[in-house]
Amino acid sequence: MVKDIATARNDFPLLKTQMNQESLTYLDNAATTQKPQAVIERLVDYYQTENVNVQRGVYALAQATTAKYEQVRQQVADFLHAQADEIIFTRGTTTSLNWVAQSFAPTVIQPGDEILITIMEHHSNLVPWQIVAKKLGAHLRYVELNDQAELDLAQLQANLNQRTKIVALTQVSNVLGTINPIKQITAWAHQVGAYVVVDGAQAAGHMPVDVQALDCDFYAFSGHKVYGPTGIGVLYGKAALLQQMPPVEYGGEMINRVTRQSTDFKAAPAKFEAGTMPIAQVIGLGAALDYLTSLGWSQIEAQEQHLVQLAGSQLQAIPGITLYGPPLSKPHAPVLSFNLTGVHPHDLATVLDSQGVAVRAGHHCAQPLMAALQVSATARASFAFYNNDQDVQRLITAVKLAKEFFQA
Ligand code: 7TS
Repeated sequence: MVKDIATARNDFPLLKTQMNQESLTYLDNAATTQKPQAVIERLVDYYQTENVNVQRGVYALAQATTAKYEQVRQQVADFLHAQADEIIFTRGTTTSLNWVAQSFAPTVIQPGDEILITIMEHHSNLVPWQIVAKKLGAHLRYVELNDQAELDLAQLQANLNQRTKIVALTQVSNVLGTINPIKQITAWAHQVGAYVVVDGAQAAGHMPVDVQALDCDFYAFSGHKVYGPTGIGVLYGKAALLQQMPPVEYGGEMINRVTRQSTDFKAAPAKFEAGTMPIAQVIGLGAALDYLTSLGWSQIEAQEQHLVQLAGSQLQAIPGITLYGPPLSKPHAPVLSFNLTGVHPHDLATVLDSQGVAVRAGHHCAQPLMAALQVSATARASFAFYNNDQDVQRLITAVKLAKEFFQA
């Protein structure tokens, strides 16, 4: 049965708390999402009734919890339209992307080859490529923005050539809200034999993801941005590529046989999951995906689109406000970055905080993008399906108050 999104807010206990004696308007969902009671209870239940180590015990409880852990792998595979053996559990998007850069990239890159990324990448999908490019003697190239804060696709195509071995890009910008046409870009990249690595941190949780339709080679996301626990993330990789990619960490439960001088590793995904994994977090991620499924994408997307249009149009109407990102008439994820002329975004965010409105201000771990936009920082309101019209009104009222206060 589909759950009604209008009452979903009640499922999130943290949203009932106060901040600065005001009820909380939480608009920092791009940083992390709040957790529904069902996820919190699942974690408590796990520790109360199921807590054992997985993949090793022969006793009944160990077998049962191992089965549940593996069921979540299947659930994640279904969520992404992948196969279970293509899903690796990691610490989060950052770890997933670092592993592809550190372990997969050296299997395909020769000195003089090229890695293509974009100017809108989060540092997590930028710094690892800088480091690996330097190490392997490869060139790091960037795709810039067009005047609508979208990727310049003509420039992207012009940058693809026989030396391009990896194209790594975000599906959704955590600053601009731009949604990139991954399927089209993957098709172009594959024509020159390049592999495509997608940072899905801001996409998974806000829109359906189908890695087969996208045809990307790797896809990364974080549990804590899809209403699940921290400390758990996912790396999807096409089965053949995961076999080709060496393990990153070595230790328990990822081996078939160890002798004094050599080790034979298990097949993927086991060879990537060395040591005791964040088992409770995996189970909690399963509960979060169940929760998302109970709402359904059409309700989630409709509510988030409603919020971004409402907030975006009202922000734009305030004199002195600059919005960074695609026009609201274009595909736009529920992320709005803005500045008020003459006011530092940290000061703006401080006034918003005094009114109970939580937004992020800063460079959003995207300093090259800030440089390209010729700003040092922005304020950013990012929405989830549990936000409502009142949250938007409180944001707008607080921004107007800040404008008055700073006489901007
Ligand atoms: N990629 C993108 C596009 C992101 O937005 C983030 C986190 C990451 C990668 C890293 O995810 P992590 O879970 O490994 O930390 N973005 C943000 C943000 O915008 N504000 O706080 C974290």
